This record gives sequence, structure tokens and C-alpha cells, in this order.
Amino acid sequence: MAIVGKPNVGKSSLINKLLGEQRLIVSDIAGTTRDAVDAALEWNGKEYVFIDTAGLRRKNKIKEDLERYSIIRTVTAVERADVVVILIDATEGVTEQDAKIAGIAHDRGKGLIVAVNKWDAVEKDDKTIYKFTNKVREVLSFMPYAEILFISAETGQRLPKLFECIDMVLANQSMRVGTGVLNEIMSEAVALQQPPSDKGKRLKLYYITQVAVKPPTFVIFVNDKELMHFSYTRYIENKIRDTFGFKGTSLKFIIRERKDKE
Ligand SMILES: Nc1nc2c(ncn2[C@@H]2O[C@H](COP(=O)(O)OP(=O)(O)OP(=O)(O)O)[C@@H](O)[C@H]2O)c(=O)[nH]1
Ligand SMILES: [Mg+2]
Repeated sequence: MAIVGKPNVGKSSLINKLLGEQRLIVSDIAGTTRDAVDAALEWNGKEYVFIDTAGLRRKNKIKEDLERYSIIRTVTAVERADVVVILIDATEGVTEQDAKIAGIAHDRGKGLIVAVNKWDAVEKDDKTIYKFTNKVREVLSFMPYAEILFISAETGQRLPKLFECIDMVLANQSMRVGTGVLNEIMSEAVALQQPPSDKGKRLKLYYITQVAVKPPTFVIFVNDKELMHFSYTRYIENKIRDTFGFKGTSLKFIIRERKDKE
């Protein structure tokens, strides 16, 4: 599990709380953590390794080297991880900087959890969670599949829920769906919404199969790759998600051409 996020968002505090000891260095000076530190711990009889990272700063001339350095550290941590927990500071709201950090995990097809931290420090009414959730969905619109949790590294609020979420995302990253059922879903989807056509030629979808996990990866065989628009792939993806969820994980689609059957 890689814990990523802006400076001062509470990454080290979260790992400290999970460890139940003050092993990592926590401070309110942004940019405290310089190196990634691994922390192994047990939860409900299972072992988890958490990777702390240095917070990613906004670009700034003087700090450009430091910025580049922390991006490299974040990328390395993300690449080593199965699940990436993106921390957002509830007292500051979700920003473009958060989107940039989340994008690093999204681009690499990692399991994703968005944890809004410092929830204890926010004044709340009955609509606060709803409004914050909408804002996160808006800024992180490229990853609608991500789970969103509201936590506090300080009080420990919803940390058991965080582990439940991690287990669920891990399972979804490794889920395999049978070819039979995939082709049933695809045929049904095609019947419900006609595939696009161009210059008199219509897209035909012949066959779909899952070829890999982490992230779940599907190959779709079609008559003409050019006709398989992003939006139709997204439509098929949504149909698969309607049945299997795949919460917390991106899905990858590879489009291959095959000669016409007849
Ligand atoms: N109220 C509140 N404060 C928190 C919470 N989590 C962290 N903090 C405070 O936020 C400050 C920064 O915490 P750190 O854990 O050092 O943040 P970090 O993300 O590791 O920061 P860098 O290593 O600099 O990137 C500290 O003063 C913490 O006490 C929380 O859940 N609630
Ligand atoms: Mg830190």
C-alpha cells in the first residue's frame, strides 16, 4: 500500500496511527518526509506493508529539483504498490495538485482509494460528506471507480473501514471473469446500443476475453479498430462494471482486429 498526497496531508501520521507507535517522523512543517519508509503491520491476521512517501509540492523555480525528486519517489512507491491510498486534506479541499498525484496511480492501473483525511478538523452538517464527495468526483473525474473514505489519522476514525476497503480493492485487482459471461454481457450491450459506423462501414465486435489481472485487462476483437471509439469502449466497460463492480480498480482494454468471419 503506497500512501501518497500533498505535503502535510497526514501521510506519516496515518502510518504512525496504524503502527500504533511514533516510528515515522511527523511534523506540521510541510515537506518533512524525505524518504519512503516501509512499515509492515498485521491487521486481522493478515500482513500489510505501507510505503510512506514525501509530499508532492507544487512546481516552483527554487524548489524544482526537490519537486522532481519527490515525483520520482512517489512514482517509485506507486509502482511497487498494489493499492495506492491518495490522501486529501479535508481542511483544504481537493485541488488540481491532488488530481496530478492521483493521475500517477491511475496511469499505472493501480488499485485506488481516495481517503479524505483530517475529517475530525472539519465543521460538519448533514450535507458536508455529500458535498465533499461531489467535489472529489468532479476534480478526479478520470477515476470514477475510486472508493472515497473520510478518515482521521489523528482520532483513528474509519481506519478499520480503510482496511476493508484495501481488501476489497486487492480482490478486484485480481478478479478474473470467465469468457462465456463476458461475451454474454458484450452481446447484450451491442443489442441495446448499436455500435458506431463510418462511411457505410459498421463496427462489429466479435469476441471478448480477459487476458490479465492487476489491472484486469480485456482484449476485444473487432472488424476495424478505427471504428472502435473511446466512448463505445467506455460503454462496454460500464456494462462489465454493472455486473462485476471492479470497485477501486481501473480496467484496461486492448482492441484487436480480426478478419471478417464470412
Ligand atoms: N486534525 C488532524 N490533523 C492531522 C491529521 N493527520 C495529520 N494531521 C496533522 O497534519 C500535520 C502533518 O502531518 P504529517 O503526517 O507529517 O504529514 P505528511 O503528509 O507526512 O507530510 P510530508 O511528509 O511533509 O509530506 C501534523 O501536524 C499532523 O498532526 C488528522 O487526521 N487530523
Ligand atoms: Mg510525512
